[in-house]
Amino acid sequence: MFSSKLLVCLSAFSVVTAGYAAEPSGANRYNVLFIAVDDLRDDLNCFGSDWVESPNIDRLAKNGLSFTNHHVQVATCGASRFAMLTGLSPATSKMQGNNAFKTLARESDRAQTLPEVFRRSGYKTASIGKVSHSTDGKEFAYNGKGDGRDELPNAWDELPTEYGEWQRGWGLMFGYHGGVHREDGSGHKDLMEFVAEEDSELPDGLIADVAIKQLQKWKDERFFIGVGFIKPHLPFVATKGDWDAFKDKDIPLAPRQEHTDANYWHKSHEFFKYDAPYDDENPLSEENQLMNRRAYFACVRYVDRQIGRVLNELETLGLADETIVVLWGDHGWCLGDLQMWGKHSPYEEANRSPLIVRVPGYDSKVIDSPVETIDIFPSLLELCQPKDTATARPLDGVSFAQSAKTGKASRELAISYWARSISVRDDSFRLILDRDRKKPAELYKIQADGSSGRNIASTNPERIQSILTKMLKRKEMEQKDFAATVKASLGN
Ligand SMILES: [Ca+2]
Repeated sequence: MFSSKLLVCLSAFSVVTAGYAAEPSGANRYNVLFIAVDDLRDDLNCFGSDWVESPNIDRLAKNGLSFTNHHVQVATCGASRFAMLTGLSPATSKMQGNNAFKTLARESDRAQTLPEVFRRSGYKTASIGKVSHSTDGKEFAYNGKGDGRDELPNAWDELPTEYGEWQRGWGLMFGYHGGVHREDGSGHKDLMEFVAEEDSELPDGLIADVAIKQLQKWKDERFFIGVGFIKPHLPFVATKGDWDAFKDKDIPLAPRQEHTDANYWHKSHEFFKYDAPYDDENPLSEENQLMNRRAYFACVRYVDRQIGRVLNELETLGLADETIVVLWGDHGWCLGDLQMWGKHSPYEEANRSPLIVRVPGYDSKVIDSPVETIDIFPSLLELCQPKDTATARPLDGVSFAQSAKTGKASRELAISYWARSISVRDDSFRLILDRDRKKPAELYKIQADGSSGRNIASTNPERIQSILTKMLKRKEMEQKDFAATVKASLGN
């Protein structure tokens, strides 16, 4: 029989040989800088889109784990962030809407959210910008009404978001140059605006300023700092320089525009609410599609620069060697794909988003196996070993921390939810099922350029069966509704 001492020696040996130290539980091993970027597709230079200017994110990827097959739980801001922050799948939480945070208890014996785990473990925690759903972490309506209670109860020591000329959180969210914003009563809702000269004249510049100050303030503390940038979320607003860099640039159209066999196609309501700088038309001409794509990528260029400023400060303060950096897009965005402009669908382009994790001492790796947003929570617990890991509900995610060694994450499938659909991604296909079983299944082979291709469900029943068989092994089968959908589809 092994003595406990021998086991300790053996595990210590394996730690040394693997080179990926797992310190004893309770080590509070690393700081966490969690960067959320709103509506960021994985159209980044480091993910193969060579027309995109994302040098700072690329630099992070060069020294980190890049997950090229990361999918969110729900392709909308609030529900996706709720899943990330609670570690709960919508299959168990039933939360698929933007109001999910209102269901959190004001008091709980155990942590309900990721930052709360770290706070209970002795970390200093702060939320800056849009980390949960609101842009300052406080519960207010768009019109400013509400009591401003913390959107995540007991999670944050500080909520230092500054409002600048925009005066409130939702003002930052929908901000234009000069303190104008979509919800200020002026009726201003331009689709795009590129007049600011300086980064600091726009909300994300202000968010980066505050993040830099917070890093300086807590450089001698163990911290979990969430920084949520707003662009490239609508409206498309960045500096004049960002637009100048893209306005004449040769970029491609969305690779797949056909949508006649896509049962979840929608009319891009959010996008068409804004006032475009051309006569209204739908579908858009190629010229106007390109204008919108350039505007989106100008915003990516702008937000990438703000991310770079924060990462540079981390280096300058000497904190990079003890800080895990996570960069996460809260969902993808159809940028003309399937003739859609927006999120809110079960399709690949709305659900796949960038996830990059830099862990001090880890080699960089590109990981192509499926990963879900809910996997971030247990991964950070495994990597950081915070003192108090008790959570109010069991986590649904699977840690990908070991993928740094293996080059593979632990899942065969990533599952996303939208309205009544279940959307499932394996290493190369996406299957979409209707929980009401009224719409036929859709199956897409994901192309080399990352797009969906054509619906090939009718000619590939064996591939559908193979994905469904894998779904039978999932924990979500404990949920009656989920199991009924999978079993009924298997019987077809
Ligand atoms: Ca979003």
